[in-house]
Amino acid sequence: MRTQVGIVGAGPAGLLLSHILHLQGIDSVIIEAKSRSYIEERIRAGVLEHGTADLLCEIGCGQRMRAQGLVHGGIELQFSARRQRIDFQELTGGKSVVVYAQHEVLKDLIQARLDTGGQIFFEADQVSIHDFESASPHPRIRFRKDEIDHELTCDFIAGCDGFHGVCRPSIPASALQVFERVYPFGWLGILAQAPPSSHELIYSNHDRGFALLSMRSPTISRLYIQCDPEDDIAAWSDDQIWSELHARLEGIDGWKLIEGPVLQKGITGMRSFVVEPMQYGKLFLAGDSAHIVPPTGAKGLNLAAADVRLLARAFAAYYKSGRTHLLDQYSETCLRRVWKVQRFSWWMTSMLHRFEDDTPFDRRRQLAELDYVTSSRAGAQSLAENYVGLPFD
Ligand code: RFL
Ligand code: PHB
Repeated sequence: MRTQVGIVGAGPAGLLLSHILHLQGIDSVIIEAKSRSYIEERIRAGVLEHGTADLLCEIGCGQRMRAQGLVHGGIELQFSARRQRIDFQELTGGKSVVVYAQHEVLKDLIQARLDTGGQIFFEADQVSIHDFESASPHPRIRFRKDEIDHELTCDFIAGCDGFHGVCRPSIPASALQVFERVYPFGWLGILAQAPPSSHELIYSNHDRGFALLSMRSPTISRLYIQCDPEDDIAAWSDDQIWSELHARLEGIDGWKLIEGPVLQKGITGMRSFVVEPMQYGKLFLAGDSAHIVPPTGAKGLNLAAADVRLLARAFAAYYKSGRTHLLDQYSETCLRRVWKVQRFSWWMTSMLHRFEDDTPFDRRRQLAELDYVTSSRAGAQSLAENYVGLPFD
């Protein structure tokens, strides 16, 4: 098999890249380890930046998002028994975010790819990448599917295979610099059959730890609590989870959290991670394969979209004019946004979670930070412009 860009991974990064390339007349093939139904059902992110939502519309994949996504013009920050709104629209000149589940975005992108003749190999085993050093004329992706070995020859490989993929570890370790911070807590997340108790997301800094109220639809709530990352999810009963959620989110003017049957629950660890550069020879990393942010800023999917927007533009320039200047600049250009988003995600995480080794001084400083951000226009505006998404380029 032969294609122009071989893409490893059918997450947001891989699917978006493939579809944008198709619209530019560039051929790609996606190799994905999991099944289509697994990808279309896995619960992950939920918040699309203003620019990510626009991008989905520009590439013709925004119809269901526009119909079913919930447009949010602000968020609530809760601390010291107060709830303060950050008004994105007022602070950013009318911008907002869209609450629309990542797996719904993936359904839309997979459908768009299949409708336009795109090739996706789901359930590929033993995926490996070869000959992607600069001097090698033809990088290859090998994989096994339905007991048959395949080889895909391409001009370039896009490593869109997430944090645990094969692409980043295939680069010689000596060529990469790793930056990492692991947080001493995780998020226990539930999906509940219950109407959201608030129209907007509530990020709560509570003495018992962080909690977040989010949603997926007018009948489904998505809720998170800070927990020990080593906790066994089976040891948390639904009653215990609801009791923590009540304790960390209630206490404001008689506001009540609405409960409902728990449809799904899980625990994820939290880390900040970046590799530099995001390129090695003819292999380009995009999305979680190159960087991870803690979810407090709702940025992972959005950063993946920002990477592939640049990568698609660089491939388009190459195939149009033969010039590699944008491909050569890809890593440096991406990393400028990556580090600003790392900063924001780390800052939101630090401001909202309980750190076991915090001193009373640290705790007072944390609450003062929340007080500042919610009472100063400059403070609130900085949060708002980052949350809705920094401008592209
Ligand atoms: P993905 O989505 O991990 O996709 C990678 C794909 O590659 C496949 N793969 C392989 N395929 C072939 N061969 C191999 N060897 C392979 N190894 C892996 C995988 O099966 C998968 O299909 O990476 P991508 O595309 O870079 O997208 C990144 C986002 O998924 C991620 O950053 C977000 O989900 C993070 N995130 C959030 N991001 C937001 O923008 N807004 C949010 O509100 C938000 N909330 C969240 C989140 C992530 C969370 N978890 C579960 C970590 C909330 C949570 C709880
Ligand atoms: C979600 O709805 O899953 C969600 C929302 C906001 C975040 C993280 C996750 O910061």
